[in-house]
Amino acid sequence: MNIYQKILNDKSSGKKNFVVLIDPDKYTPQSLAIVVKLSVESGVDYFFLGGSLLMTDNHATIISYIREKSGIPVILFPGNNLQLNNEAEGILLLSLISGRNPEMLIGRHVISAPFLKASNLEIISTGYMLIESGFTTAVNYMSNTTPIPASKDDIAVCTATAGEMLGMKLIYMDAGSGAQKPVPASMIRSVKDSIRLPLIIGGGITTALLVERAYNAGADMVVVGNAIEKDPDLITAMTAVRNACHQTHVN
Ligand code: 1GP
Repeated sequence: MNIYQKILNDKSSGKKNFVVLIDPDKYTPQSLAIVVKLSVESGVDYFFLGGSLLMTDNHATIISYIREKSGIPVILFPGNNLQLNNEAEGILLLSLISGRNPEMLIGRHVISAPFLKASNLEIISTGYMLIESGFTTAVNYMSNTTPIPASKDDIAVCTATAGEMLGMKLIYMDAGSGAQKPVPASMIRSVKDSIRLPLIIGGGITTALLVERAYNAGADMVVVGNAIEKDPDLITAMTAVRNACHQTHVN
């Protein structure tokens, strides 16, 4: 079964997904081994792979290590065109729909299109929405876009709805890596109530309680990067919350 079909199936059966974001620049072979082991034991659903910069050329090594040690699919979550790799299972082809930078809406996609078309990657078009989070995150700066204000649920709803009508397959609301404040629960709920697409939430989620809050507000998939880099044991607690939220929904 392809990745997107599995995401749709999980959504319709109420099964929540938990994703570990691997920023290749932040991991050593040792820290990667710990995170992969805990992820396998806890049943992490996916790895996303990507970062804002490209300081190391270790993407292929990381992907093949994960493939060797786990059956968990690796999905590219690229910060730029240089982070494309044919070895992963899929790619979130992000269009930054909260911004008004044409390069991030369509320009880089044009440049990458021949590579992607020739690749074996499953391409999952994703409406990517940056939400203001208290300070300028790396992605705000690197994408040269202004995030949606955290208090403007209506703008978030209209943006996600437009993304859905344009044919995106997923909506990803991101406060940005290392955000001080995650996406507000009220905004998650408002967007969830307005679209039928699977909804991904990430950025600034540092505790199991925040994971639970995102699921309860309507996230189908929660992504955690920074907090797990600092404390890999969070994987166990966060996936336990995912399992409990799944049970709650099913019962
Ligand atoms: C960033 O949503 C991801 O794009 C994850 O963010 O690193 O803050 O968990 P964190």
